[in-house]
Amino acid sequence: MGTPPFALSGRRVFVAGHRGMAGSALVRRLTREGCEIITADRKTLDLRRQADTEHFFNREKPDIVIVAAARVGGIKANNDLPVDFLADNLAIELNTIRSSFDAGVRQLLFLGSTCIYPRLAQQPMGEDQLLTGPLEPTNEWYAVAKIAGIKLCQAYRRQYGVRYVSVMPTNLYGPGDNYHPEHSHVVAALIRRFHEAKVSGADSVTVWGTGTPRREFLYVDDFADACVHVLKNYDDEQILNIGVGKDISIAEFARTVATVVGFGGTLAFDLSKPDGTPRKLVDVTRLSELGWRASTRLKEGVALAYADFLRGRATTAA
Ligand code: GFB
Repeated sequence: MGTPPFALSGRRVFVAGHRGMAGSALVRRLTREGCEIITADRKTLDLRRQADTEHFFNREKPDIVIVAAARVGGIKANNDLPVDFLADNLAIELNTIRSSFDAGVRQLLFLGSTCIYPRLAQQPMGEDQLLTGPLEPTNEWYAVAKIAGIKLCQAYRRQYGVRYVSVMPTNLYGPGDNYHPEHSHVVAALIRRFHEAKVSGADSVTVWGTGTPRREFLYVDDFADACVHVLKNYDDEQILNIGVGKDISIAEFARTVATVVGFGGTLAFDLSKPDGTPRKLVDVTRLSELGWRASTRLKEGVALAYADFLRGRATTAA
């Protein structure tokens, strides 16, 4: 391949949210690009605070900004904490995107989510399905905030001609995930639950919902690699899906986790818990045309995630 249109080498890149799963994967990946990576700890910079954020950007003057900072969580957290998911995300996005522009940043990558698509979107979900139907109620607060972020990037492009791009990652998993028993996403939740069942010798593990919803899972280091590819090669108002183009039912996925963890018991489904969106398989045609595709197979990725979980346990226990 020839030289990409937008090289990162020598540029000052601010990764907002570098302690999160996606942000830390981005920092790992960017270390290979010869750029200067800027980060800020949550203790010293709260991106929900406008004046502090403006001050930080005016002092640091990054060339490129990646907005990986967000209030995130699984289906239960999204459903239980609507104010946090809507208000925190709106504040983080407005402050980071506007402060970036005001500080002279010409290139920015905003991380959205595939929950911005309608609950019953046509499968696979192409980028043009944004705002074509009602959202999934369990995560509409988060989705509305992410749609606002996408629109703000598009608005800055139209009004000022800057290279502000939005990508829509499918469900991510991997090192640095949040293993909270109630608030995590399904991958982390099941890794923890199957592990604890194996250790305690339990016969059965409970999986939320009916097990019939289908999800697509992308290993977070693949996602970070895709983001770098997009930063170097893509400049368009149209949002861009990032996924693998293949999905799996939650029941089938739970069996995969059980195999990786080494749990030999049975599965029980808790029908009092929500299923959420029945299916959200993304159409990755545009990403493939840009020359990128995922390389980590699901079972391999879950094994890497499980190893990370075990390392975290060992560190906590030490
Ligand atoms: O990962 P998850 O919480 O998020 O749940 P969503 C995915 C599916 O796994 C749902 C089922 O059908 C859950 O009912 N599931 C089964 C479980 N067992 C469990 C469990 O123990 N924990 C969890 N969390 N789920 C999120 C959105 O939707 O996707 C966010 O809420 C975000 O806004 C994220 O967009 C990517 O895929 O349903």
